[in-house]
Amino acid sequence: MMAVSTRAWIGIGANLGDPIAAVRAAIAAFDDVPGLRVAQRSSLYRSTPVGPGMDGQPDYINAVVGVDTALSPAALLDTLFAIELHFGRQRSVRNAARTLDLDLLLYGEDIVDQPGLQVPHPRMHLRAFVLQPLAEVAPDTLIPGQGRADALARALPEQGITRLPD
Ligand code: PH2
Ligand code: MG
Ligand code: MG
Repeated sequence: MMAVSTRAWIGIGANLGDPIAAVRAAIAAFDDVPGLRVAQRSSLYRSTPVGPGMDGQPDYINAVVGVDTALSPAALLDTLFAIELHFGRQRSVRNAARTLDLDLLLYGEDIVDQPGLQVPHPRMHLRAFVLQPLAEVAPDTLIPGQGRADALARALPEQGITRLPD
């Protein structure tokens, strides 16, 4: 039993190697972390790369996972970086293709603004590859300062995302 637990949301993305396997294995890896339990997980989605510097990159596989955690936001972020490294993540330029990207999206309804750690994730409300999976499994999730996941997802322009069959 965890004494104090917060529902946090993690965005998962991969577009190198075997991205479907990487996303599935990352979700399994979360359950092995002390102080963290996977409570909700979305389907997997295939999505067109969004953002600057992405020309010619392969499609992404994306998903979101809701975890109940006793870890602080900073400790959770450290854990995510460690899992990325374990999956062979190499950091070169911003938005480079990657074997695994784990982003801390939400930590309850907390707002965190520290160097290297902003929660809610500052671009999540603009990204179909985050909002669509989030709206699938937790449509009433509140993104502080932005609104509900389902309403935000509906308001987005088409971004080239499709849900994969289970
Ligand atoms: N991640 C980014 C930038 N662009 N596009 C898609 N479709 N999926 C991603 O996970 C993604 C992206 C930065 O981390
Ligand atoms: Mg990211
Ligand atoms: Mg990241």
